[in-house]
Amino acid sequence: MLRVSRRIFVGGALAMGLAGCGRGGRSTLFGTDTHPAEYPTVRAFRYFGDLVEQRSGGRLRVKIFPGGQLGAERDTLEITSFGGLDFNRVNLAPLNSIEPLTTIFSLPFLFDSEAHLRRVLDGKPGERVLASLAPHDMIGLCFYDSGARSFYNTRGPIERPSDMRGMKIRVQNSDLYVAMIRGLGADATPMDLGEVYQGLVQGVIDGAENNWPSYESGRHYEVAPYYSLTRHVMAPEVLLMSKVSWDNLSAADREIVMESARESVPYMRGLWDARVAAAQEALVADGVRVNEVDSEPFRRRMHPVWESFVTSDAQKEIMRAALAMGDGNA
Ligand code: GTR
Repeated sequence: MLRVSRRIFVGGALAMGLAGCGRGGRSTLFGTDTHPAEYPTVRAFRYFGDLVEQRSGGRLRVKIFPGGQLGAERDTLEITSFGGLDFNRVNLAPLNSIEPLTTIFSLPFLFDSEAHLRRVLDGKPGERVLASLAPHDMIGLCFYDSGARSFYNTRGPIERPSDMRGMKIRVQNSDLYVAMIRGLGADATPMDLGEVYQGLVQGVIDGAENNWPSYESGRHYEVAPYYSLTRHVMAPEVLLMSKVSWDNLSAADREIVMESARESVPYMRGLWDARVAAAQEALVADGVRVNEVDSEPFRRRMHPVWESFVTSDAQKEIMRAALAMGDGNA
């Protein structure tokens, strides 16, 4: 019921936007992001929108609904694919079940470092994964950073996989993440981001996993104060445009949208690095218990996960290309 009424609202808003409201061909394009207005992804999204507006001489405007107002990522993705929303900024995880190539960048321990991740996203493998979304009616405009995800929980520090035995860990809606948690001996609970805080309070889950800024922004640290630096996944964020909306743009306007998205990437990276450092500092000062982790035993347990999720030739090719760009070869 909720999903249907959202569709009607957003679909109605879009129809008004692309019809240009009859004022000199002006169009308002609508976008969504699960994070609050000051989170780096939303600030970069706004920066992108400002560039689009400037370069189109004010003909195209981008209005963003932050804070998950329009629903959880997997729901808004569906709306985006049929044109009910023009833009969407999501993590790659909810796209894993839609397009298997997106699974590669979500694989645990694929990237050696943030520098490795950025080389891959800026290179051919990144291009291929963005392009793989078009058959699903979404145009991949660019990737944004999401740093490294680590585990946090309500019980105590995680030092080795056996510490996670029996823990209920919230994951994003992705089979890969479910398999990863099971591979570590814990129970996986797929859940929307907006439900995690209450889930931790009520004991529906014992922990979750995310980067420093999301751990801070969702206030999860208040109830799950043990943050263990496993750095197991570096799946990036992606900015998408609905193919329906894209097809409605002139070639020149598409160029404006693409260029503006590309230019928002270095801006986002600057914001991201600063935010990771600030979140970590603030949370440690606030009493969060952080521990370093030897990632090797975690990494070893992920081999079967890679094997069962990397199956097609195209996936293997992207995986090999990404690995070849590792820090050892840079
Ligand atoms: C964040 C990401 C969000 C969302 C969230 C989650 O790091 O920026 O898009 O995917 O994680 O865990 O649901």
